[in-house]
Amino acid sequence: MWRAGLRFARPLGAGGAIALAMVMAAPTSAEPLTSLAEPSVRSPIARDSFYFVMTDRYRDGDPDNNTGGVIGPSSVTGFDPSSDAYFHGGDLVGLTGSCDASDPDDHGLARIKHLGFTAIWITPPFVQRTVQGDSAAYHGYWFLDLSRPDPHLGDREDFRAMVDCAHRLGMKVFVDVVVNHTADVITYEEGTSYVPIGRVPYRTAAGRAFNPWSYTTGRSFPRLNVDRSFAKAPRVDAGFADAKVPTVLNELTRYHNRGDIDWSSCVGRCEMDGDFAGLDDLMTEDEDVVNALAMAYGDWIKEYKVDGFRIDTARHVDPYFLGRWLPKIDRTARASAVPRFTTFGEVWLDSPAELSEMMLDRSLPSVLDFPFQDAARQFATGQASAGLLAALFDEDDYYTSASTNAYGLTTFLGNHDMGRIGFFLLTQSQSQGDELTQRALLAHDLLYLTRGVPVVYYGDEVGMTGSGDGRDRTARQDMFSSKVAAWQGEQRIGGAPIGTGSSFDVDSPIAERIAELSSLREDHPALASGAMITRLAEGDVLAVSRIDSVTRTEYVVAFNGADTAERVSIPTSTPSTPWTPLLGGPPVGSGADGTLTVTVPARSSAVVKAMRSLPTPAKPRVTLMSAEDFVTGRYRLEATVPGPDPSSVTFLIRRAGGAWEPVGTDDARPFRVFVPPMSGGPGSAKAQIAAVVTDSMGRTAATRPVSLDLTPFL
Ligand SMILES: [Ca+2]
Ligand SMILES: [Ca+2]
Ligand SMILES: [Ca+2]
Repeated sequence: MWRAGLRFARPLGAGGAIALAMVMAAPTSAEPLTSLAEPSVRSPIARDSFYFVMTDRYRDGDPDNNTGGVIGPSSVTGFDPSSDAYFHGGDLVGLTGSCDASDPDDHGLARIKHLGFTAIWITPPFVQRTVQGDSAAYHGYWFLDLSRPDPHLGDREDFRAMVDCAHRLGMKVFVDVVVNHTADVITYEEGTSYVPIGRVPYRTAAGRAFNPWSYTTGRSFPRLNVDRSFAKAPRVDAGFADAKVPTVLNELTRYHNRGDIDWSSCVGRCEMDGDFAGLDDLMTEDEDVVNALAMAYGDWIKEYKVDGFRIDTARHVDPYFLGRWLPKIDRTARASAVPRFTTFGEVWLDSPAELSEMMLDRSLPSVLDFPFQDAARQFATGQASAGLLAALFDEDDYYTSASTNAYGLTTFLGNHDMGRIGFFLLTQSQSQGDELTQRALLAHDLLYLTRGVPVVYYGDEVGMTGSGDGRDRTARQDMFSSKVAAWQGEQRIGGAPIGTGSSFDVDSPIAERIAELSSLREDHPALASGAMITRLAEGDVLAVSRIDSVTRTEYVVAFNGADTAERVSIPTSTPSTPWTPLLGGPPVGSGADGTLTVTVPARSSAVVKAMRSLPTPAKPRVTLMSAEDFVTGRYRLEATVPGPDPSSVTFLIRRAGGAWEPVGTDDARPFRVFVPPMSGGPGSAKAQIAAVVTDSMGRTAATRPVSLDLTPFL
């Protein structure tokens, strides 16, 4: 079970989350409050779907750049297409292709568009340290120079042409950016073992011990001295003293310099101050570093109008960095006429409670949904029943604030680090042949038809799997004809091993399904970003409703992970109505109580749409209670709205002396938001709360304001 991996930051109260303090508000109307009702927010990418592409492995459009403009052995050029650890020749020109949407032979962006994707996320394109140890930087996570693309991938004009083509085809471009570290050019004579701050503190150039976290709110950062300020004596590799751009990053005082993160023991500060496997860990507390990274990355928005960033290793920067850096990036985006610019972060955590803190406390608009990946993998491989997914979605409310919620999470089934969904299906499910293909389709159905923004890892659409441990370098296969022997013989889901052939010539049932699911989301926006209500988790069947709030139409999506067809009775908000199938299964009808009985074939999904709109509900009513949430240390506000209407609830708070402010709007039962405690002077924890319900007809009702004491309780 995925919950076994939870690491609670704070101890659970006796018996878990028990409500200790409850307040009830009478369901009376309070006119001024109802005017504060807001719709549940949607991220600028809520209706998008992403194709995550490793540029070096996608398509070689220019063999002349394969050695990055230098001559020599692979240890110098980084180029060795027969090794899974080196550059293979893919580049920006190849990714761009002919940019002709009517050309069926185009294997570049037009192909990706044809698969239905509305956005791409590319691995970091910046100039790399070509080779480190036994690997080259084909993946892009070892930058030296942020001012231009790596010469293996092309030049600035190639990059511009790629972005322009994507925009012409109606696709967004998200660039993977690294803010935690640079390439590894700094070493320590003392070795790599991590030295805790408690043992050797940071010291100013004058010798005074200090905590960098004390300088993250505007106080100017102290001057440091390379010999006196750090736990280690940093030395730079020969030839790299001036290699980094922006140039301030060449100063050795701009790094933490205290050794590698020890993954077996590190919890807390060491994750942020330690080097990630030797990669030079930036002193992200230093305002000059914040500004340099904001300028350098901002230029890619200004210059090329990229639509967003995926932020690598976001968990490993200091807790204040993103709150300082993102507003600068957003300002640049607005000034560059990219007003819907947004970001999502890589935060590899299994618990929604912890993961949501990266959004609520550290300013990230969205994160990659690792808990979804884990639950979807277990369900699709037949290892977990539907209850696991229902439990996951039950925790969605942790992500809700006035500007964020789970609809903006980027969801995925596998990636370049953990491995492909095909590998998980192959090694963890009991299925083979057509049954294995059905499980792959089921996994993608889940990805596309539940809340969140689907991200497909390139190559998954042609059934790539993997071999060995299936992770990292073994999960980064070529789309073009590969010279890596292991990859030629790997099993493909829904197809034969590729041999020396090209994956662009493969017709895969997975690619077909992805295109179909994309069309479904486009034709029926509720399936992409409509309110999602978990209706049923019974054995291996999960059913959810998606609500189109404009047309007041309900959809039901059911997923069956069992090896047998399952007949289930699903509660809905739309009684006595015929429902038409959009994917799988025959037409069905709901009973007078709204129950819809559907048979879902083995290892597959069914999508049906109500042919009549939601019935007119009774006059809306709402009650509110609050309780302490011992998982997060926040106060849980929970509203109850009687009846089956899929309403939404806006939660409001008024802190001592202030005005009413929205906490967030929830559009799926149970209606909840979580409010952080307030510490400070006497009386500062006193607040008032209220809730406003908006029903599907747009009618509102509010609770009376009630008092809540937000004193910290953990
Ligand atoms: Ca090339
Ligand atoms: Ca760090
Ligand atoms: Ca909810």
